[in-house]
Amino acid sequence: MDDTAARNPQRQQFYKTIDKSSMTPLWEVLANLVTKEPVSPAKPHIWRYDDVRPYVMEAGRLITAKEAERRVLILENPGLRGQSRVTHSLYAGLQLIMPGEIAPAHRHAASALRFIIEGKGAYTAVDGEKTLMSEGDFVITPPWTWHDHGNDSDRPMVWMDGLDVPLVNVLDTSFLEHFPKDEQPLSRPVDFSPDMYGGNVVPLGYEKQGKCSPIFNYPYSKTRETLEKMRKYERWDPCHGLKVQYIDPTTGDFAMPTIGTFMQLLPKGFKTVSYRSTDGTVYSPVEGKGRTVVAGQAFEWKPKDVFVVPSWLPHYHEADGDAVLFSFSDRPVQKKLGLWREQRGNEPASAPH
Ligand code: 1HN
Repeated sequence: MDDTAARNPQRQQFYKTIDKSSMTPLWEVLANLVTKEPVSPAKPHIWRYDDVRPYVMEAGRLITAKEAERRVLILENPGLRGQSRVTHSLYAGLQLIMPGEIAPAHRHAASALRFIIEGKGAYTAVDGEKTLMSEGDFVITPPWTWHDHGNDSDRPMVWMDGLDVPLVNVLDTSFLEHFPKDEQPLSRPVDFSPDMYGGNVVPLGYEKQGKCSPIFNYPYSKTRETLEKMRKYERWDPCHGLKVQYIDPTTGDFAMPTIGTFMQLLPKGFKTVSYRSTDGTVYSPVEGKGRTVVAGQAFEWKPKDVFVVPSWLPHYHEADGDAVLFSFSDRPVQKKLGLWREQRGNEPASAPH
């Protein structure tokens, strides 16, 4: 609609008048407000570990984990600078913890995942239990649980944090509390939860606490083994290769209520069929080299890199050797709200579900 002041001074005057009452005409903004399909301000982007690791290590020389509370370099989507977002709804960062350091205990309304990029043997403690972490492990910090991290190994440890902070903030539901000491007391042995809940049994009369999986470390070795079995005995999905989603074994639902997490194996030479879905997705390769072509733009990746594919952009993956990719998105939220859609290859887009 051409509604410049010169053409339609009465309307422009009217807009100025109602502006004083904090009102504005829908017809001027409708086309941008309700789009025919998702138009994400997020851009596809890759952070190559070789490029950014020196910055992460430099941060280690400039500030302690205690001083920083969390020593993290935020992975800010180039289309969303200044907003601490990797996709429109999710946050990601690279956290460094040096030998002997402790990142002090706190809890917040936001949920966090850790995906271990470099190192072995640092721990995170969640609600009275420690887990030791290794490369490729997926670790959960459920909302409002005390958590502190420490590194008793002799090498730096780096992981990717993924949080639902932008979602929590759009709902104005942020809370944060600091524990009176750096470390919380422990009430269970190290890695009790996977032993307790990873064997298809629960204590008689088990009542679920919160909405996350009671298992908070999903070790890479186990997931990798499953993918290898799938390679032999399961169908290869043309769009995803061999892909699993992490689940809460007590419900079968996603492991976290707001963030969906996935691991996929792309066998050597496999090229996926073009795919898009409404959940903007963050990937981190664990093994192998390859490329992901997002809306015609190729992103060459290798282990420890992080790249992001925004909502609804068509993309395909190509693996030079056997490749394994971890990924996360807000899919559980979209699915619970009946908003999630996908489009596989040349098929029509799915109905929302
Ligand atoms: C947080 O609590 C951690 O606990 C990491 O390691 C990153 C980013 C935003 C808000 C809270 C952590 C975070 C965070």
